[in-house]
Amino acid sequence: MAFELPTLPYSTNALAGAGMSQETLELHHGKHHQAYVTALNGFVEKNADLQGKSLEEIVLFAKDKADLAPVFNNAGQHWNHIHFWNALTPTGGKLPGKLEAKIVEDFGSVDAFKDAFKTAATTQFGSGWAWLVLGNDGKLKATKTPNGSNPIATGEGKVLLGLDVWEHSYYVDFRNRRPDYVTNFLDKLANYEFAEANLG
Ligand code: MN3
Repeated sequence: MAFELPTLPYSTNALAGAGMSQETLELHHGKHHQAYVTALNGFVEKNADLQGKSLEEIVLFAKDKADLAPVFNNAGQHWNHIHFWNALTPTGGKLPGKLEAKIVEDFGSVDAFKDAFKTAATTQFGSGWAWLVLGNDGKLKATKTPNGSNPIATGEGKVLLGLDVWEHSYYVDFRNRRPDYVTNFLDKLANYEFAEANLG
């Protein structure tokens, strides 16, 4: 079965008041994400080794295989964007109690968490992602991955919250100001309820 572009969990103009314009969402979801899905389906169609595998299985199968780098990148980006749309909400930025307590326990304070996440997001050179993960040691950490990679591929832990820091995700609304885009995400757009639910 072919992979499909998921429907956004809100309308394309729903996040404008929180700093992500309709233009950004239409391009990012309708063009960029769609392109990853189309490319991935093209690779699966031509490669029997990929057929019948879940998205996560394709990411793990393709990683570290030079000839499957385009498969890895497009499968990773499909997974990353499915996560990302759910990591955004028009009423974002409010930390629910259980997640806030865990953040304070592992980072020391909410501000220390935000600083660590901002550092990960702004020091990812070029395209990539910043993540809040529940590490394999049971502690939260802020991390980053390049291009289409993600914590599934790196084995760093369970993803709670991811932020796209490719230029296509912020250039319309924030131009070159990636730090402002990251701060806006953490304070206004981040769906911490979703992140808390991912704690399990
Ligand atoms: Mn993107």
